[in-house]
Amino acid sequence: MNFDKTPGWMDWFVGPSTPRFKLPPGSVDAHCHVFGPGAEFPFAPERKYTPCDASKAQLYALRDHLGFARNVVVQATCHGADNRAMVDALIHSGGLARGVATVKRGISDDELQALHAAGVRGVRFNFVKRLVDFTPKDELLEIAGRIQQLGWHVVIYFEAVDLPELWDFFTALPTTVVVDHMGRPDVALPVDGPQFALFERFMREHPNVWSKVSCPERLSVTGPKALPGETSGARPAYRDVIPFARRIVETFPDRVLWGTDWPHPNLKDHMPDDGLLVDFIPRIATTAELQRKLLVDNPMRLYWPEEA
Ligand code: 0GY
Repeated sequence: MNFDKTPGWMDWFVGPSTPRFKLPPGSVDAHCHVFGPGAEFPFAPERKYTPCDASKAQLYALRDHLGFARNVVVQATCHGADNRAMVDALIHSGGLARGVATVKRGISDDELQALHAAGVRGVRFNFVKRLVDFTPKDELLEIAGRIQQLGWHVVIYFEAVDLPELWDFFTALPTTVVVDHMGRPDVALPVDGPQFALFERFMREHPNVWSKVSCPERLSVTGPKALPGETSGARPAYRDVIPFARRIVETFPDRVLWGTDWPHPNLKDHMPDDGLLVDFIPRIATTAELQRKLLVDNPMRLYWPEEA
């Protein structure tokens, strides 16, 4: 089966650099995806983009290159609620990957059990309008109630401007709730301004809410390059995201996760060097203790509690 990539689609970065930052032993890349391969695992008819292929073998080679020990593979919207590519990645990981699925109301208990056996530990609810069609809130709440019984959590993806409208729904969720990419703040706004204050309040008032402090490449306006006067040797990429991510890491050190977001869906300006992304970590988690919580203790507690 042939799939034509969305025009202008950028392939993932081949030959990522070796990070200078040495990840703590047992680090988890807690947000990454697989795409197809489309010939084996067809992309969903309702998808909003057609990506390049990005296989489990390529994902696990990146894991080893960067120095991660484990992955959390998150169902990407281009596969809709057909979790086969993600599940295939989990079952070929030797127990070193867990997953987050997309499910619909009609899923049976047996199907949920099969996902659990493969290593799925959460479902993703996506509110980013360019990525998905609307799903009624009562359907999502019903799903949340069912997966709660399996001990799973809910991952939510939304943009900061939509948080006020979604607040009541999010705060009614009965499980642990993990926010993708800090709720996509506008990093051109002040870190102490009302938009990010609302996100901090969301986390502060709701101890079941966690955040991925991932995707500086997606949020940054200043981008990956050094400024005039800065030496590129210091790898000072995505500097405008640092105050936001650092604030969340330091305020909620036991409820943060980090992931590469490989193979980086929907980037328009540049495709990040994953080695450079890893070197972003010590700029937002500045002590060995914060790094260990972010990369090892927290993801292990959420995804491998039997080993944590
Ligand atoms: C991400 C971000 C994006 C895409 C998806 O599932 C997806 O298609 O998550 C995005 O376009 O912002 O976290 O991978």
